[in-house]
Amino acid sequence: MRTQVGIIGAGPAGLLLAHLLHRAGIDSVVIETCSRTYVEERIRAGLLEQHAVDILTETGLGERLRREGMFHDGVELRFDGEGHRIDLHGLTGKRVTIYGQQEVVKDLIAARLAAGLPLLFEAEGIALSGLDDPRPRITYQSADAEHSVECDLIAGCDGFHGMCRGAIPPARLTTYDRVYPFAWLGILAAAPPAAHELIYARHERGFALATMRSPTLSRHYLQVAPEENIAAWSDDRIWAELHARMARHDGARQINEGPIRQRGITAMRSFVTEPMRHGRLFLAGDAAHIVPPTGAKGMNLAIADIRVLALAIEAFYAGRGEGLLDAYSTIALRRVWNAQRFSWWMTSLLHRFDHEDPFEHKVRVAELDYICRSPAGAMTLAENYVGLPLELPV
Ligand code: RFL
Ligand code: PHB
Repeated sequence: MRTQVGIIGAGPAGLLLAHLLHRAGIDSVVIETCSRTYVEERIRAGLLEQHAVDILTETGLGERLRREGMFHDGVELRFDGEGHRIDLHGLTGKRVTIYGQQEVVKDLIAARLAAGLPLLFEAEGIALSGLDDPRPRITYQSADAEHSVECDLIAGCDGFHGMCRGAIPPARLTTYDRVYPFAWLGILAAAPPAAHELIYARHERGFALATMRSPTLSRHYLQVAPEENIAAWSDDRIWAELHARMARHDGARQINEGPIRQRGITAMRSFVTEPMRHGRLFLAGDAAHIVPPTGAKGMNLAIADIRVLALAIEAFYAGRGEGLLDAYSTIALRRVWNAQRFSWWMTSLLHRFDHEDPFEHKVRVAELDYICRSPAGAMTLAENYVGLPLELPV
């Protein structure tokens, strides 16, 4: 088999790249190890920056998003028992949208299959070869047969645990890594959200976040120890901890309880690979970098990478040479490092560190107070949270 761009991984990055390339008249094949059901039901990110909503809408995928997305003009920071609203829209003119990652993935898969384009699930033994040649290859097994796809370019969109990053000789990469001394316990519950907008709470018992998926589905997160055993968290313990960490001085109770439909623990890590290219292989999304989820940047960064990469690939096929392909990694990494900085900052500001001394605690609370009281402080949070302007190659 032969294609122009071979895409490894059917997460938001791989599927969006296939979609943008198709609209530009460029062929691709998407190869994924998991099943369609698994990929469509994996609950992960929930918050889209304006640029992500814009690209989905502009390319024909906005219909359900417009109907089911929840558009937020602000966000609440809660500490010392009081809530403070940051007016994202008033400060930046932009808003954020709650629309589950799996909904984005479902919309992209539906569009690809409706167009009759190649998207292969449950492929095994995926391997890359000839990355330094003009015709690199992807080999894999499917339905007990061996397959080989000859490509011009390969996009490694196979997430943090994928194989593409490992296909690059380690000596050609520099990696930056930070593992945090805590994790997030996340639940999805059949209960109305705590409030119209998200609440990020800093509390001496640890961080908590109240978010949502729909008017009847809440998503909540609690900071826990990295080695925490989920079996130690009964429903009652989860609700009690959420009530405690979200508590307000006025005694108002906001978290609505309901049947817990899904629960899980996620480690927290910052990780970057440089450069995001080796020969004909281009890494994008979690395959190249991950952030702790506090700033809600992971999926948004994956989408930003893809927008830059898609334009570079279009320029390549339009006969404009490899200049933009060469610039891809540098342009993408500028945004990646800004998002790393912001995610690290939000994480440090809102979480409880085991060995935090009272001085550090006071300084963090003072910084939160500054963000909430000073227009300049609020703007620093707001412009990063809604997403800094996207730099696209020209
Ligand atoms: P994905 O989604 O991991 O997709 C990679 C795909 O590749 C497949 N795969 C392979 N395919 C072929 N061959 C192989 N060898 C393969 N190995 C793996 C996988 O099965 C998968 O289908 O990466 P992508 O596309 O780069 O997307 C990145 C996002 O998924 C990730 O950054 C976000 O989920 C992070 N994240 C958040 N991001 C946000 O922008 N906003 C949020 O609110 C937000 N909240 C979160 C999050 C991540 C979380 N967890 C669970 C890590 C909240 C949480 C709790
Ligand atoms: C989510 O809705 O899952 C979500 C929202 C904001 C975050 C992280 C996760 O910072």
